[in-house]
Amino acid sequence: MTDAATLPILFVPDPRLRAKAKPVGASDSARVRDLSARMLAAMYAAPGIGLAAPQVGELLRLVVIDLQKEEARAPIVLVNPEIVAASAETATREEGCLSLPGQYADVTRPARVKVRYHDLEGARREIEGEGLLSACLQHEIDHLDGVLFVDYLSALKRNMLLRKLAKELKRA
Ligand code: K2U
Ligand code: ZN
Repeated sequence: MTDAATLPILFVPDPRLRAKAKPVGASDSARVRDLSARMLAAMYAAPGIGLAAPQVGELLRLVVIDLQKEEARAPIVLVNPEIVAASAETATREEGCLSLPGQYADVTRPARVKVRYHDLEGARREIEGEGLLSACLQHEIDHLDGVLFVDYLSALKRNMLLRKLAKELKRA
């Protein structure tokens, strides 16, 4: 049994946050079942409403999400998720990221997305999201391709935010 300690979440500029994650294969199912449970524990402990495997140093196309309150948890594990449709209409929302602690900025994304994925039993599933779920799905799937929310900002704003983060992490 692997240790129960919660997985550490990587901070920018760790290069693993910029890598492209590999698809989960059928042979990975036991490892992915264990990893998704540990990712959910780390996400709840943060706390967060989403977490992608590269954020805990595992370059696999695996995401966990739970937008519900603590008393009504409803975790979703998405294996090899992909956005198959996105609305032309956009929505802007302030985003944060557990890998850029304390940094927030407005990000504009498609308002609604349709995501196709496999669940832990290997069944093909589809989920449609709008609002916070839409932003979370896009934010997490971006992580699988090494894309961070700061990439949607102007170079000026991105550099200001990254400099502030570096200073805060040095002080911590
Ligand atoms: O991927 C992560 O780093 C967790 C993100 C997920 C997220 C970011 C932006 C918009 C939606 C989800 C967050 O840090 S989780 C913290 C949080 C909590 C409530 C609302 C938004 C973000
Ligand atoms: Zn994030």
